[in-house]
Amino acid sequence: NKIGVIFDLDGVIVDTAKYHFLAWKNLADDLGFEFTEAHNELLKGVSRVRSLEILLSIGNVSLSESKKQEYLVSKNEDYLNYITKMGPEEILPGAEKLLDNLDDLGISYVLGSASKNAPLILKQVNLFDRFKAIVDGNSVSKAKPDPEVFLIGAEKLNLSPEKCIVFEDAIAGVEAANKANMTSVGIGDEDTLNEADYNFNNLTEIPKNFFEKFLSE
Ligand code: B16
Ligand code: MG
Repeated sequence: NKIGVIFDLDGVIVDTAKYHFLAWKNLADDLGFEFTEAHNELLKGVSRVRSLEILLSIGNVSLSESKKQEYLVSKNEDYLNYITKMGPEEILPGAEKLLDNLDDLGISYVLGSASKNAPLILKQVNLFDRFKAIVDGNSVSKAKPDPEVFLIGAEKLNLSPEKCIVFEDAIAGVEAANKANMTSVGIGDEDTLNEADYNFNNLTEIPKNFFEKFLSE
């Protein structure tokens, strides 16, 4: 088909943000400062390394490089404990129906996530085989808001960026999609994601005919 879709993972397909929060909070507890859900918003869509930097600046803590590496490893081990307990019931409402709709329309879709754990998460929820390609934190060198992850996604779709529609829940992700010259669809709070071309509270709100206008362009 002449259009394609790129999905963010955390916050669009599954809500792994709550597990990231618990794991980062454990780390903050260890370091002796408070880490709130509001703080966690700042980490959404941001790479693991960058997340640690933001967390440490919230706590006003500075660490040696080797300590940082240690904490990155232990945070991820903690996070994996939650992830490996996930199942298909944790797929966000509307996601599977949307993928079915795209299948019916013959529109290909790939994943465009910052997470290095994306393949594991997709396997846990039985969605791994549905995506034409997985572009994740292992395949990019520049994190969102850099458009790299989505530009690689467009290559996997064999489409030019203008023909790609990105579904994102994070400000950094919407910014990346816009920089890539793609259509951005913000999933979540409209005021937070006001840079997006289209806004929906969640995937159940996307009308069945949403893709028609792009197909006829
Ligand atoms: P990991 P997304 C992002 O996933 C998360 O939103 C962000 O909070 C996390 O730090 C990042 O993945 C890296 O994740 O530690 O698993 O490599 O929203 O881009 O799908
Ligand atoms: Mg996200």
